[in-house]
This record gives sequence, structure tokens and C-alpha cells, in this order.
Amino acid sequence: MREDEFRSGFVPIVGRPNVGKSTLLNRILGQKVAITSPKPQTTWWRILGIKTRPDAQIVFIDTPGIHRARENFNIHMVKTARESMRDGDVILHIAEAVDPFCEGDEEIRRDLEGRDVPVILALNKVDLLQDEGKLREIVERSQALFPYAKVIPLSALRGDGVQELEEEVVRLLPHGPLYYPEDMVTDQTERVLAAEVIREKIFHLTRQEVPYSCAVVIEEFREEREKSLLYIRAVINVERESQKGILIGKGGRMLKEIGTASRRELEGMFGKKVYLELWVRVQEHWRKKDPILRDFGLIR
Ligand SMILES: Nc1nc2c(ncn2[C@@H]2O[C@H](COP(=O)(O)OP(=O)(O)OP(=O)(O)O)[C@@H](O)[C@H]2O)c(=O)[nH]1
Ligand SMILES: [Mg+2]
Repeated sequence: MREDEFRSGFVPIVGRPNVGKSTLLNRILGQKVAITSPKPQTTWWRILGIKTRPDAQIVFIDTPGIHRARENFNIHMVKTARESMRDGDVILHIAEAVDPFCEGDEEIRRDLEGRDVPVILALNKVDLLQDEGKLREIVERSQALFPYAKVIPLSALRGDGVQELEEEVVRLLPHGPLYYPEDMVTDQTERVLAAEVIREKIFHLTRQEVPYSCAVVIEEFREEREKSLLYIRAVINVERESQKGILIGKGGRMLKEIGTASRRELEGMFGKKVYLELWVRVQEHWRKKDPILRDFGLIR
């Protein structure tokens, strides 16, 4: 292919919390770069996911779910998501196929209005919608609500419709250069990926406010080459003493479960044996304090 025919650009993935943005990104890339969970507000910052093909490079930007934020850290999250839209050559709005007309999606459409870039609406989780006629009606109604370049029903979980979406994104991208090396898949360092895997296990294993109160910081990340072993020491910062108790669990059971699940995944991810040491520390009200958020690497 001729160099001047190559297409490339940035594609922010925006939507309400929990609609499947990160699941879709992982599916397109064929590997996990963003953690996912059944709980809203799993993604806390922007994550680049780069798909390079012979004819194009798509730089996806996964973002935190857009919601009515009251707390300091949540305000930062939503701001990150909104600002990411500014960098888009094509914007991907993801909504749930069962209800893409709720107030949260209306608000996102208001945000998208007047931006001079094509917007694709991905209607995710079609596997939960049995009625084909209903789906057609939802697609038509969505098209009438906003000048989407295309509305594509899909299932990020199963993969249906995902290839079609990728092709549509490429079709809408401008001609451009290779922005990142062709073998680069994400901008996250191994340390950040490790912290995220641990945070994901906490999201899956704990409830209520606990997962939202845990900031994972990697204090040591060292490769012992002769033993082909990765030594990782991480601290889980919580906001209160009571949360520390929950995370450690009876006889240390919860922390052990988090550790085992994380270690297994990290070993697969890095292709090495991992020795994981987990500590829990109380850092009062970290979600409210910008200097601590900065220190933890949660805001820049
Ligand atoms: N049934 C079904 N579930 C899905 C699909 N895609 C994602 N999910 C589930 O939806 C939940 C949320 O997925 P995420 O990818 O974490 O959603 P997100 O939009 O990134 O969420 P935040 O980061 O919190 O904004 C997870 O439990 C996924 O397994 C789908 O196509 N079908
Ligand atoms: Mg996410």
C-alpha cells in the first residue's frame, strides 16, 4: 500500500460507566490492556490502546465513564473523559443497546454536539436483547437523535459486530502517519499494568465502597533474571481502618485471595513466575486530596 494512503488517528471511547468501553478495547486489540468489572467506574484514567494494521493505525483512548460527579477524584475522572474527546479524529460513543436514550447518554450527545468529527454509536451488549425488530427501532431512533456517522449494534463480550466497527473506524480516519511504533499496544508501563490487575481483583472480590477506596501503588518491581522471576511489592492504600480490616479479611484470607488471583494473571501477562507481596496501608481521604492523587499517579 502507498504511504499516502495509510490512515491513522485518535479515537476516544466515551460513554456512561459500565457500558463496556474497556471490554470493547480489549476485544479489538485481542489482549487485555484495560481492566473491566461488573461495577461502574472501573476505569480511572485514560488508557491508550493501539491497533496497527497494514493499512491503518487506530489509537484508541479508553476513558472513565461519564457520570454526575460530586467527589474530587470523580470530578477529575469525568474531566479526563471529556477532555479526551477533544483529541478525537473519530469519536466512539458506546451505549447499551437496551437503553441508549437515558439521561446519561443524552448528556453525552449534548457534549458531542458541534464537534467537527464523525461520531460512531456502538450499541453494546446486543446479546442481552433478543428482539430483532426492537433493535432496528432502537437503531433508527438513535440515528434520528444525533447525526451519527454510523450506528453499529455489537457485543464486545462475544465479538459480534466488532470487526464491522473496526472497519468503519478505519474508513472514517484521515490519511496520516504512524504515530506510535507498530509493535506498541498501550502506553501503560508494566508497573501500571500490574497495579491495575490488582485493582481489578479488588473490584471483583470486594463490595460497596471498598473497591472505590483502594489505590494500588507498586513500590518495587524488579526482575531477578537468573531465577526468571518478577518480584513485585504493592501497597493497597485504603481510606479507613475498617476498610483495611475488610481487605485483609479473617485470618488474612481476603488479601490472600486477591494476591493469588493477581499473581496468576500477572504470570500469564508477563510470561514469568511472579512473587507478589501485598501490603495494606491507611491513607485517610486520599480521594479528596490532589497532592496524594498526584503522588499515587492517579492524576497528572
Ligand atoms: N452481556 C454483555 N456484557 C458485557 C458486554 N460488554 C461488556 N459487558 C460487561 O459489562 C461490564 C462492564 O464492562 P467494562 O468494560 O468494565 O465497562 P466500562 O464501560 O469500561 O466501565 P467503566 O470503566 O466503569 O466506565 C462487565 O461486567 C462486562 O463483562 C457485552 O457485549 N455483553
Ligand atoms: Mg472501563
